[in-house]
Amino acid sequence: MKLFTFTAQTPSEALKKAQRSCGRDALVVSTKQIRKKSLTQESLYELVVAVEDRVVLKKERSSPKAIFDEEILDNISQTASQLSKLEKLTQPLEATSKKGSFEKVGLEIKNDEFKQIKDDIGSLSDKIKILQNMLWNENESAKKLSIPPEFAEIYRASKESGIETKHLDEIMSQTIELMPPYMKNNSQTIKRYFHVLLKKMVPSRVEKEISHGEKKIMMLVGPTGVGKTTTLAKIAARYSFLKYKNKVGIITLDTYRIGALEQLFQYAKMMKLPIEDVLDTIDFERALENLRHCDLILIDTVGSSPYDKKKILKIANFIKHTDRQIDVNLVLSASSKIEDLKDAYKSFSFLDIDTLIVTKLDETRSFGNIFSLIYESKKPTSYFSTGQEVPDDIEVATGDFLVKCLLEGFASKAYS
Ligand SMILES: Nc1nc2c(ncn2[C@@H]2O[C@H](COP(=O)(O)OP(=O)(O)O)[C@@H](O)[C@H]2O)c(=O)[nH]1
Ligand SMILES: [Mg+2]
Repeated sequence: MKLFTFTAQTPSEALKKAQRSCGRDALVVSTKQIRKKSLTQESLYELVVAVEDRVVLKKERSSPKAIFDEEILDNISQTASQLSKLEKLTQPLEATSKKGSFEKVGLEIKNDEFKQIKDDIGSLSDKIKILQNMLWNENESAKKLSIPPEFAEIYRASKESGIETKHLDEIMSQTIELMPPYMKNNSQTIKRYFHVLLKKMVPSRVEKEISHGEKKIMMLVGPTGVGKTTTLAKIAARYSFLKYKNKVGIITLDTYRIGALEQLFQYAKMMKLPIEDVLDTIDFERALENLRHCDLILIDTVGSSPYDKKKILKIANFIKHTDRQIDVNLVLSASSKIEDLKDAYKSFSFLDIDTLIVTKLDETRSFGNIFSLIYESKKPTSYFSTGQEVPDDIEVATGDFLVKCLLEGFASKAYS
């Protein structure tokens, strides 16, 4: 048996010190005040504990990590049992406190000091409750597959991006379940793994040069003001001179608004591209015929509210009328709410959408809405429009770009 002495300003402080240093089997031998409180000095208490030799030896032999773990557990269980002993002791103390001393337990403590001990015990017991809750919560979260601390950072970033909770929880539980265990305790590895997983969840369509003899017709549809005409001009520039040397022609079905017509004619003139305006399906066939020498024909359409079925039907009528293959691209703005994006997608999906073009990435900080729409619709994205400048502000859509925007923000120049 070995005796250890600990001193502190209060008995409970001394007890805490003893608990930190000695194990489960340590017993409190005595507690006494060795210095009274004065104007210049705090009071001092001495606590003597006894520890069996084999316990000391066992602790000395353990590895530093083992001692650390054991100490945490010892602290909780031992403190709890010490406290209950002390609490039992305080009852006779309270009963006898009127006498002014506590000979029964060998403590020379006055009434006001006794109150201090009681307060200290109270706060210590609160701390134990917190520790117990923490342990309990950890066990619970493991059972329910909730978020381990290492995943918290990535979870918070994704949540802030506005991804729908059900999607985020799905992705999280998959990551937690599928990720190799050795990778799970490093938040950087988790971030990389999560990034790869997110990328796989948002399909994209790679832009390709149109080979000789191949003909492609792309139609841009979508709500009013999302950037259909501007994006069409950017794509026309990419294919006709910026990226490729394809022959490009333009057709516009948006002939109602003078301004809209002028806008596109102006772009066509600047890029020296042929342009046809079309009023009805007969006109449409004639325009397609006139542009038969083009590798790529880009068709601009009138913007339509998702709730204006008539306008969408009219566009459908043009598509149905020709037996040429038309690639339908739904243009949506990243600055729209998820509910509006879903409504627009639902209304236009009637046109058999091939790809999504997302505009106005520069106007938002949260990309989770776009992520959720792409994930749910399973439609690949083809372009991201990142500003008003024609022809520069456009990016070929990739999952990598979107996920970087999502987790780091657009300002981080995701397109590096
Ligand atoms: N900030 C920003 N504005 C854009 C973007 N794309 C288009 N716009 C602007 O949105 C407005 C409507 O564009 P427009 O192409 O006429 O839309 P449309 O009605 O769908 O054809 C114009 O002022 C464009 O300059 C973009 O990616 N970012
Ligand atoms: Mg337009």
